[in-house]
Amino acid sequence: MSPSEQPAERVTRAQIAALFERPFTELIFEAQSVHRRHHDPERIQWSTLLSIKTGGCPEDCGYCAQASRSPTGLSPEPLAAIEAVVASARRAAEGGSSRFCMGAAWRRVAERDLPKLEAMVAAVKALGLETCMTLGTLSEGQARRLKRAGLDYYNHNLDTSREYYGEVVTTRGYDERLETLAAVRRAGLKVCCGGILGLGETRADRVGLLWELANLPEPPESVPINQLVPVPGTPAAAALAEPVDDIEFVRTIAAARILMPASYVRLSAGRESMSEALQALCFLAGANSIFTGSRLLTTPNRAFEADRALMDSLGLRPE
Ligand code: SAM
Ligand code: DTB
Ligand code: SF4
Repeated sequence: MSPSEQPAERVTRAQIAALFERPFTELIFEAQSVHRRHHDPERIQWSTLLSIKTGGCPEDCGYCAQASRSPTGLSPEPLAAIEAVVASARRAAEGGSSRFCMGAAWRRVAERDLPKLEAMVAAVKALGLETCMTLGTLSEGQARRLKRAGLDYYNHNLDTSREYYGEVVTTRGYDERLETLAAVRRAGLKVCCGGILGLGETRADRVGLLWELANLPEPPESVPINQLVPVPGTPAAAALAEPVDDIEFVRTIAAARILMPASYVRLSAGRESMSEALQALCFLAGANSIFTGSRLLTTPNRAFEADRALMDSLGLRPE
């Protein structure tokens, strides 16, 4: 990022830390108040994931089932056929999702794969769904081509604080992640960028992650907050994982909502192991998006029917 693109700091780490320290009821009240000024409090956005190229990834992200160096027992699969992607997107639309997110376990996008990716985006878009992809490092030129094909969002997470990142990933640096995010922005795509809790990070790291996100030149339109799904064979499951206290998790959601008022804050991976009461508290704290459908990328998720019942019981409507 050139110095001219460097934003003035909108919010300091001390201010974010102070949010976390507020009495819980005050924090949630403020988050819900901010939420109501920017969003319909009865609506929850639904996104559905599909892994379009699974496993065999050369990166070493410690939480990931798809890193080739982690013995997770996952069978690698090549880039999916367009017909299979469209069939899956159609099921997502029928299930009630409005956005379809396609993920590939690559370090970066190879030029030879672009035509097929463009065709996938166009075909999913033609079903009336919003489109999102997460493919690793992306150049501005590639981002522009995907946008022309109909891509709405690009997901690329910062995952944790800059200070803790090296404990989780060694094959790619924080600045490379920021460069891809800048390229995606310059191409005019919407940005989906968030992180994971439960990697053994401290509250200061959670503050650091939110500080990075809230001080991006423009805040991400979509902020996924994942709770680690421990996958046997990954370093995260073996060494890093430390369950996050439920209240601390909700505080993080509330702080994200206050710091990025207009963004969608997505309660992302990890919902399978959360009680419905905890999920309801996350919605009260300003989460207004979820991943739906019985699979995330490689791990299980709640079925559409279970989430429809949850929405009904809370009087919320999918969007
Ligand atoms: N390969 C792409 C990349 O690295 O940007 C995208 C795929 S990656 C699976 C997308 C995000 O999912 C990660 O950045 C991480 O935040 C989240 N994620 C991956 N595995 C996870 C797990 N086991 N538990 C929770 N979140 C996970
Ligand atoms: C995000 O933040 N979470 C999604 C999506 N972006 C690509 C992925 C969650 C993956 C969970 C582990 C798995 O299923 O492999
Ligand atoms: Fe590869 Fe993405 Fe998994 Fe990292 S998170 S190992 S880059 S698929």
